[in-house]
Amino acid sequence: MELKEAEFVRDYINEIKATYAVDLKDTSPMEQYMALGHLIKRYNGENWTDTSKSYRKNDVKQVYYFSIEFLPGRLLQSNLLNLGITDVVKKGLKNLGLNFDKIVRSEPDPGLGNGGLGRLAACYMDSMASIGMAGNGNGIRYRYGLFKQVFMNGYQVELPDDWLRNGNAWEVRRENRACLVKFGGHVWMQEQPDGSLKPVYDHTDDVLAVPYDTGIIGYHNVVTNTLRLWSAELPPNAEERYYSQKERDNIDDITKVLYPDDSNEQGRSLRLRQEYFFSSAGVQSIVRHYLSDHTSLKRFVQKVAIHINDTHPTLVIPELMRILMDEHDCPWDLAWQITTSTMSYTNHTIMQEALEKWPIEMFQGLLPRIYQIVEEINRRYRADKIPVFGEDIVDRTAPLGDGQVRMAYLAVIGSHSVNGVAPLHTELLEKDVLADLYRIYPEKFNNKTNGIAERRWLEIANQPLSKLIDSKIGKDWHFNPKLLQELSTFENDKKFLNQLVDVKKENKQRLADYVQSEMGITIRTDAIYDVQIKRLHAYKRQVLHMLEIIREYLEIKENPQADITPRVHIFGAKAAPSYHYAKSVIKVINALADLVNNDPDIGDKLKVVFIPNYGVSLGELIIPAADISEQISTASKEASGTSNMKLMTNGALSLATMDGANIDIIRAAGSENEYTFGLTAADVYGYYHRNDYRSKAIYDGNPELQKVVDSLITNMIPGISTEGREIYDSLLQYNDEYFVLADYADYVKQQKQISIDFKDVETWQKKSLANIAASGTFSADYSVARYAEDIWQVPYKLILK
Ligand code: Z16
Repeated sequence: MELKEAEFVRDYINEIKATYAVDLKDTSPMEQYMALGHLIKRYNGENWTDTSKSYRKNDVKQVYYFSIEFLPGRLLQSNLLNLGITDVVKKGLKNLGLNFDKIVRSEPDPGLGNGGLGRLAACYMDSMASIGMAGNGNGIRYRYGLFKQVFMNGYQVELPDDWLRNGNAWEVRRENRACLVKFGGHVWMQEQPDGSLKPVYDHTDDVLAVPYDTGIIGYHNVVTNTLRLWSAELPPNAEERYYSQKERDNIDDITKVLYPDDSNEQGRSLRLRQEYFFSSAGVQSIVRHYLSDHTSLKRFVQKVAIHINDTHPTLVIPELMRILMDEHDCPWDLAWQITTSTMSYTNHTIMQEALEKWPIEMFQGLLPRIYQIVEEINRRYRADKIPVFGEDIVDRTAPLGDGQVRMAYLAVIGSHSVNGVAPLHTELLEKDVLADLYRIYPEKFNNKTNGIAERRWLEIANQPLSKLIDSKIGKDWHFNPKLLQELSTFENDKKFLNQLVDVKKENKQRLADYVQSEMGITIRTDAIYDVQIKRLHAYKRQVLHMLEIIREYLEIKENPQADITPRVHIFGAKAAPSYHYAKSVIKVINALADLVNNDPDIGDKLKVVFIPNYGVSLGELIIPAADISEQISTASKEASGTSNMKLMTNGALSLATMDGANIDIIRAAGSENEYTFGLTAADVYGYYHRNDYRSKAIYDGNPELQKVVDSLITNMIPGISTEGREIYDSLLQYNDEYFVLADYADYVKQQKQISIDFKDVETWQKKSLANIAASGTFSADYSVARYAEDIWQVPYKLILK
């Protein structure tokens, strides 16, 4: 948008006066931020209305992306960037004597997600708007986001994330678009005058779903899409009917807090209520919107696509059936045809404990009408498929089985498309996790490799690099990130390689300053910054990284004079509060950090920093500073990974197993530019098949490994007698479920190679450049474009300048 500095300054001062009734000089950075947010939202108001109007006028097919998590990150900088007014605003604020960085940091980072899944949903929202696609997000406005993590004596402690305390500058409450969501009660069939039966729901507990909309601004294209998050409130008839405090609390609880589990489902009834709440409200508002522009449901499929991000929103399937049949008199077959043509589903994990299953009794009690519909889906599925495929496979795959509602199977059966998030993951879905359903519906399965928002993860997070790239290849890559490939023509340009080194140093300094001021640890910027940032989970194997740190520590202790390449090991990871083992790993890494960081023999050769409260904003600080990207999950377990892509585009070299999208990253950048190691997925499945993995044998055969693992129980690391033993036992007594010891030697070999290679600055920098240049293919812009073409059948305009 066009904006003159003088105009901005005038508007901003007025905004401050109108909102806070004080002079600018008496405002806090938080107030300065809020006023700026409100002003930008107002500037963009016309784009937002115009976008909705033009979708309406042209009757454009809408995509609704249902996700129980969205992790958008702070919006101020990305909105300024996408509107093209960053420089004017920065200059204006500077001339007013304000500190832009402080204002930026005053914005709360909405933690409405756990990790990759929620961040992916946010990257896709950004990309859909930026490629001019009519993409709408649908989720939950949690009053409290993912807990804030602090460490006390090395242990994780969880504090509430009161992110709405000062209000939310970007959202718009739309009470006039609220819907009623009905829980419980009972259903009976009422005979109609024509003799047909119609279900009546009685004695339900009704909850009002109120939408809060946030504009998602496209990159330099005047498009603004909508992210709609629902909040649970007392229904409007609250005055006529008495609500006990308990009933009020029950309603409040629905959208109070995000479940803090990544790749693990606990089967709680409140979680099921959350899932139905946002699924029902979302589908109701979709049908209502559609019918406000269409007289019949005939064209629904041509005008609406609903996407199910992981199984949490699967109830959109029976909910759409319910609305079509009970509210619009659709017969079953037509309703089913409309529903399955509208729905598509993405699976994000092969971990069994993450596949949602609800006890039938709980499900039926909470959602009696929805349960009837699921029963009928189940009955028809069995009736259709048993004659063709036989009873065994149908028993195994039916929506109802073992006394449970099996959400993933329901999602597959009720959708026309099922996709995995990286080629290996999709292959494993077909061969293993969903193999039976793949036999029945092979045509539904497809792959859509994940992607990231280059604009946030490179242009905003790493401005020094972004500007340097612009100076070499111009700015067209901002619209078409594959053009980053043009950078590879400069691989022998020594001056450019040196500039890249300087940029990395600047970013490392920025991170080092943060670590100094927040943690009191001094880290040198000429060390290797070896980064592992992701949720804490046994399969992601932070423990393998930890063993390497112990090995490095012992190496220096044994030979203090040796010439070693200094290293800083950087972790960021939250553990689910109920995940005991993960919390023990945090404690041990923190204890190890204390030992290493304070040992005078070690000095500044080796440092370990576990940065608390990892999230989107800290990612923006850490990722640009990384030299090494640790992507070391047990092969087959990480569906895709996306921090691997973010680190790659910022010039980190991957130290990686052949898992998830690592495989594709390695292929894109060239294996000579990464460090790969370890078992392949086929090796891992081989062990399962033969049942002959013995971690103890590996331990017995490797004296160095013994020393390293034993140090968990020898008091070398103070304060971990319980936790050290627990990890030790997981590796030896319980046979090392995630093959840490199997991969140890190969991993260490690559770590040693890294220490050697890092000293050759020019060669290292060439590898780093190869990663940056090849990273454009992992832009979420292309990912959503592939969804649009293959799954949603909606138009878009990729701006290929
Ligand atoms: C999640 O973040 C993921 C999977 C899942 O079942 C639940 C949650 Cl909360 C992650 C995968 O672990 C990761 O590999 C993938 O990159 C990400 O989803 C996005 O697809």
